[in-house]
Amino acid sequence: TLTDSEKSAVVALWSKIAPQTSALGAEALERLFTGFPQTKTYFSHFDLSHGSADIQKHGGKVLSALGEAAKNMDNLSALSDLHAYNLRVDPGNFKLLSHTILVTLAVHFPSEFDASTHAAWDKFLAEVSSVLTSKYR
Ligand code: ZNH
Repeated sequence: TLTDSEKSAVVALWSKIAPQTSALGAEALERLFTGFPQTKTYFSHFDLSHGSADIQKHGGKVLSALGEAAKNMDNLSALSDLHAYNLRVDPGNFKLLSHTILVTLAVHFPSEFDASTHAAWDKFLAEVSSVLTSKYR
C-alpha cells in the first residue's frame, strides 16, 4: 500500500489530470495500441483511428477510474469483477497500459513529474493493476 507521502504525490498530480481525462486517457491508449499492437485485439469493436470518439470516451473512463482509485482503492471492486469475469484481459497488458500512462503524464507534466512523483505513480498503477487482476483464476 502507498505511504502517506506517495498518496499525496498521486493526488497532487491527479488534480492536474482531472480536467483533461479524455485527452490524456486517449493519448495513453493510442500509445498502447501503437507500441503494443497486440493490445488492439481487445478493442476490435472500437474505431481505433487517431483521435476517434471511441478512444476519447474510453480513455476518459480509464483515467476517471484512476481518480476514483486515488480516493479509495475499494472503488475498484466492480471493475475488478468486470476485468476478471467478463473482459478477461491478459494480466500482462496492465503493465503495458501502466507504462503508457506514465509516459503520457511525463510528457504533459514535465515539472510536476519528478522522481518521487514518478515512483509514487508507478506504485499506484501497479496497485490498481493488482486489484483489477486479483479475481482471475
Ligand atoms: Zn479496462 C473497460 C478501467 C486496464 C481492456 N476498463 C474498462 C472500463 C474502465 C476500465 C473504467 C469501463 C467499464 C464500464 O464501462 O463500466 N482498465 C481500466 C483501468 C485499467 C484497465 C483503470 C488499468 C489501469 N483494460 C485494461 C487493459 C485492457 C483493458 C490493460 C486491455 C489491453 N477495459 C478493457 C476493455 C473494456 C474495458 C476491452 C471494455 C471496453 C468497451 O467499452 O467495450
